[in-house]
Amino acid sequence: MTAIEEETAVPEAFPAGFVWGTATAAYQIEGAVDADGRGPSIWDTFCRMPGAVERGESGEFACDHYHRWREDVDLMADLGVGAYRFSVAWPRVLPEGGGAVNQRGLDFYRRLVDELRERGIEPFVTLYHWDLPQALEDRGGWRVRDTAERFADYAETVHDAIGDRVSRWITLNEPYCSAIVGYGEGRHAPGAREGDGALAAVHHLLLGHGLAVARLRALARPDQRIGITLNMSPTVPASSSPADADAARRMDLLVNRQFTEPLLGGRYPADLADVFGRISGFAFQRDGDLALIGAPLDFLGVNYYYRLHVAAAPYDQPDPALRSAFDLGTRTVTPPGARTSGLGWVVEPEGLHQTLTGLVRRYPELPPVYITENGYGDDGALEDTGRIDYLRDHLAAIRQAMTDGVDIRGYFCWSLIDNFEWARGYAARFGLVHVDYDTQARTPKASFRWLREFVRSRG
Ligand code: IFM
Repeated sequence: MTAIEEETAVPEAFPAGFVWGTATAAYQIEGAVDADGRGPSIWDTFCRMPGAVERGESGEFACDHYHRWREDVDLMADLGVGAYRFSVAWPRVLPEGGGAVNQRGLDFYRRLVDELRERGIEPFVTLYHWDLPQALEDRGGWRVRDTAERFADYAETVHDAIGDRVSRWITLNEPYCSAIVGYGEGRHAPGAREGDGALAAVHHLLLGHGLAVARLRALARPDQRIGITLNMSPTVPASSSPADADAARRMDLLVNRQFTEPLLGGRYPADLADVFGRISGFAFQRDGDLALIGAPLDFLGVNYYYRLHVAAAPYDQPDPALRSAFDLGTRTVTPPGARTSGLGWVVEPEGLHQTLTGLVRRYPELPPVYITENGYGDDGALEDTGRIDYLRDHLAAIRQAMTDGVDIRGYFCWSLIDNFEWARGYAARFGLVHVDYDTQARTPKASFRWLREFVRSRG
């Protein structure tokens, strides 16, 4: 028994019907970027920019899931999970972003979905996990309204192809990362550092979600459920000073409330203009947009990894070329003595409980929640006790939130297999299964066996 096991309550059994799954995303696992008519995405382009990704790595080969997907479905079956969350690559389906449909791209996902269903594994399909077709970026990307319209068309195309066999749909994964990290901080594709551009991207991503929801609702089968996935990180002031409290409020606005308020409350937060007003005139918003964005969801997907401890701080990036457009006068800190993951991320399962119970307090009409991602990053050890401790403690926090009244329907561990961790490349590993990138051999880690036993005995 590890020290943490002694300290932490083992989670109670979960109710019957609770969904257990694992999650992945297209660009992180598929590889095969030129196969069967796939077009380029912004991540193919970004990975070629010098210094953008550690060691110059890219998703070109990744886990070669495009060819090895049957083996990966076997792993899920062996794990004993009843659901799999994956994303469809927009550039496989519409290589130019719109216009001609690439049937071979759609066929890949149809085969995958059929195999999953055959094995009793429910597909949860994410339509957008960051891989915008480059052709759309060339026309302005998420800065422009047209991309939201193209997203709704794409959603309908995918639905036409597999809507008869998929009932769980997630429009977007983590629009914060697409918009703020991609267009404001430049750490993700397309690598832009713009103020207006990033805030316009927030709005157009949310609008794309709203338009796609309306489109899918018009087509949906009665058992179809549609949601969106947000990354949520509660913010904690680094000290008791009023300045740190206000810094934590600004960070909460940027990361969390900027998304939850329009989606769940039908409005942007009142303090948005105060904090961002100097950056943007918000001219991109039109009448009727918020009604679309705030239309009822069937579920909310929550991705949780860590809390943010925030201090007020002068901006400290000396190189003007590397400055983010978002100088909120904040700095995130690691509290002294904090438990951290193999990647140095603060591990605080209570932050997940805080997120879930806080959502219900703020939005009494909150739809059912799925934890669509939660996981532990390290350097890939097979005896990954840190990951086991992390999963057990976060499952305990979820179980407690359920006891405290939050309607949580399922848990998806990030990730089934080690994969391309965006700007960190392949060094950061989140898989329950180790991938040897030279041979593509898959080797289940200790956490895989632990989760299998947990799902079997308490799931
Ligand atoms: O790998 C990512 C994933 O694509 C989105 N959520 C966080 C994960 C770990 O960083």
